[in-house]
Amino acid sequence: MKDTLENFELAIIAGNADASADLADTIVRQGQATADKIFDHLAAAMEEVGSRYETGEYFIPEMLRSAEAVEKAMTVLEPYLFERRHEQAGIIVMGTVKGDIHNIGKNIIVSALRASGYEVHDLGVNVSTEKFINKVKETSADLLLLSAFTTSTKPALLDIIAALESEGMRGEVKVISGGASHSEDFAREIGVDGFATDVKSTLAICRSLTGA
Ligand code: B12
Repeated sequence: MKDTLENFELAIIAGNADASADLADTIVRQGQATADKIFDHLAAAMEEVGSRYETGEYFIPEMLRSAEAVEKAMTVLEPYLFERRHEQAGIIVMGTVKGDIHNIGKNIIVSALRASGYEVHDLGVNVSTEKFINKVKETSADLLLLSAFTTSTKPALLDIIAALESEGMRGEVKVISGGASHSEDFAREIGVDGFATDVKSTLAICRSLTGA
């Protein structure tokens, strides 16, 4: 199994979508790897892709090919990965903030939350403050989850928090942020109620804030 997981990681790094989907299929059919382990390898692969981009070995087309390899693998993995719960755990509005189009991590979190019983309204990427606010109002959401992957998203995050305050909604909805650019300091500066960096910690913080 170790070899299959390593090959899965290499297929993502190489941007080989057919191979990553085939290997994902083998991994789930053999049933030997936990969801956490699969995500560790997936994240490590994308970390490597990011490093290669930083050092100038990869450019945008290579990052996109690796993103496609993850997307194709996820269609295979999704039905197997999360323990399904059927009771309603709470209402969540989620999206990637304005100026940011990264969606792989967001999509994984959306799947994990839906499987855990949350009603998730996924607004997609490059979402304006107004769209977030309107959706939170319309759905009476318990949680607002903001994905932000580039550090330049800080003004967009601050704008959303400020808008919730000026609309008198800040006490009604808990805000959690996350994504590659996040650190504890970054989250504190924005003024969110929590942040998380992977699937497990995101589910834990959502459960603790909704009492689910
Ligand atoms: C793939 C990728 C792309 C793809 C995205 C395709 C897609 N469909 O998403 C493309 C090619 C489009 C892209 C574009 C750009 N990218 Co890019 N990209 C990446 C890369 C390599 C992987 C991201 C990824 O999918 N990771 C895998 C997933 C599973 O992990 P994740 O995203 O972190 O999500 C997990 C957690 O963060 C968390 N999570 C996610 N969302 C949320 C939300 C909440 C509420 C919570 C609690 C948790 C949570 O859970 C997820 C699951 O574990 C990263 C490198 C990296 N190390 O992240 C760079 C990276 C994010 N990109 C970067 C940059 C600079 C860019 C560009 C500006 C490049 C350019 N010059 O144009 C553009 C920005 C475009 C834009 N306006 O957004 C930088 C950001 C640097 C920074 N600090 O600002 C990174 C870090 C690369 C680097 N090292 O330089 N990129």
